[in-house]
Amino acid sequence: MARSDGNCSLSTVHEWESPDYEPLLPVSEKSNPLTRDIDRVSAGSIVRMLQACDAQIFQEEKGNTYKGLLSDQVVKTMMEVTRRVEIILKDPKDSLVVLSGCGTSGRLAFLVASGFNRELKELNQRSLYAYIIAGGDRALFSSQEAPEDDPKLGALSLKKVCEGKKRVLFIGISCGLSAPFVAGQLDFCLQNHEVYTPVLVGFNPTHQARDEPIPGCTFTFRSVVQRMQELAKSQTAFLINPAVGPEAISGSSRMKGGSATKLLLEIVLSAAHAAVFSHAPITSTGILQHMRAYENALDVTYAQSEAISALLEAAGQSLRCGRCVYYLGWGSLALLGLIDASECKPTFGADYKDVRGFISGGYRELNNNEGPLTSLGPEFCIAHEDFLHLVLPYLSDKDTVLLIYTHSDDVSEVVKLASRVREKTSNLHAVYHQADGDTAATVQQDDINRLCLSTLKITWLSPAPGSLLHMQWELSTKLLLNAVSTGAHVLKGKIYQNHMIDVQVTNSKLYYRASRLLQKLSGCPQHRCEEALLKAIYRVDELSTGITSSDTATHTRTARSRTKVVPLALVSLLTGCSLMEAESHLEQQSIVREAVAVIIDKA
Ligand code: F1P
Repeated sequence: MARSDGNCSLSTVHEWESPDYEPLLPVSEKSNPLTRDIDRVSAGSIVRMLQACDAQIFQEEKGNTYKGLLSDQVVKTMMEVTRRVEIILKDPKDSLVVLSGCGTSGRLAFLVASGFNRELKELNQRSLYAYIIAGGDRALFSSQEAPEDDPKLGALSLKKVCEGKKRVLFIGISCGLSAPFVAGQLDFCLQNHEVYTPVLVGFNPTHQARDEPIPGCTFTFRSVVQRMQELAKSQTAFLINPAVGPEAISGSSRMKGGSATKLLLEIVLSAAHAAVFSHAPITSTGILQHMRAYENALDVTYAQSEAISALLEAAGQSLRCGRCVYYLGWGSLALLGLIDASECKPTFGADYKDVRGFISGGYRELNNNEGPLTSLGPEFCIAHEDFLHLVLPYLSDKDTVLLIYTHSDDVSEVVKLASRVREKTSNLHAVYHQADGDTAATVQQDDINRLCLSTLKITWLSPAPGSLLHMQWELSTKLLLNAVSTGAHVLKGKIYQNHMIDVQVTNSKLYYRASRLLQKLSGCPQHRCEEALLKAIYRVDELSTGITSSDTATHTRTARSRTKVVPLALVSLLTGCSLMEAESHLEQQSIVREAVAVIIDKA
């Protein structure tokens, strides 16, 4: 397939903001006009498109339809929440700040809570932040999409974490304002308001919150949001929900949604820490300045777009020939590698082995609630030692290995690992961050440069003070890794236009997204698309009443063990062929995008 150079005009930049643009979809599910051709352009253009999409996070004007990150209302609410955290920090007895979410949102809750607890420890304060992720700690590194649909589990896990507490600030994160798990927790807070103050973080306007009935519940996500809006007037509930524009790959909220979550939470918590420990006043100017620092991180990162494209090309090449991509990282940047890798499974229908992350120090470094999870299986073996035992012996030049670190890490350790890897593959690359003027590790870095095929150095001029600089490095690493894994899967042919056609249908949000995608690509009515989807899930040509009378939870449970559900449904919808014929068609053409494109063109 010939890949061209993509262009984006000003009209496509603002197109999604029009009320007529995909009017039935919330912003987080809309397709981004900027990336319509992402499946057909060169690696360099993919990176440029991702850059333009990420820049929308900070775009000031969002017409009259949407409020953005920098809007007065968002900044004001952030200041109010900061004051709540400040109060708790000053008098932490019997109090807790809980960050909670599903999938990427839960992983970022873990990252942020851990980072700020570490900061408290350095200040000789006891930890104040707790995290909850739907599905428990195993969901930190693996795809556990089903618990997201369980509001009772959400409420129960919140209650458990907060046992004995008299004051809790609960921050529920759901990028799409959609996860029943989080809705259950917010509802629990509203019912126990004498202890719990709820904050919702997400990236849709409130009227676009999900309104589908939740089995066994009297509320929907939207009705919970409406109750919170009422309480927001008296500052007993808070909503931080700027629009940051549609994702580059439709619905992939791990990307912009995740980045915006990370920076919003970090700004609020750092401002609260600064207020308590450095007596810095909480001001809108301070919050805006902090946002600009993150925007700068975006510019600094994408200034390296050529080198990022080369990495994306290498990773794509590995995936295309059935080989793997490995991230070997240090400190919290390694955690971002683990997070990015774990998301490839639900997002692209990938195998956990396709993209894998490893962290120096393993679980010791992570300090997660449930401790080491290695006994759960190879997917949970995440230490560098595990990489050396389980992966290194089988490594070849066709695999891509990426070292991720900063010059504040132990760079001599990086050299050692790089030498071991270099014995097996020359396809070794490094990405590292360095504060301008920091020359401490120059000699070791020269060794690494010699061992690696490419080295991407990100230098931070006039670096921000300690923790902010580190958070910029983290955001920068997240953007870079999201670009590499997304781009590599695009090059592997997992994306059609800007849709994930091979998405796993493992929870209700993904099930309805798959149904909508089938409607869009086949032009068939909803009932026919849902029929085709069910046939592909249950692998039958005729639907029994047993199947049609089952609920969505049963369908998504069954879909967990299936592959290529959506491509199969699409091929059979467009050709009218049996499932077996559709399966053999997809087998003949290993690139899903090509198989689907051929049939759509013929239809
Ligand atoms: C939560 C989430 C995503 C994941 C996938 C399924 O979304 O787990 O993080 O990538 O799309 O949903 P949200 O509740 O933050 O919108």
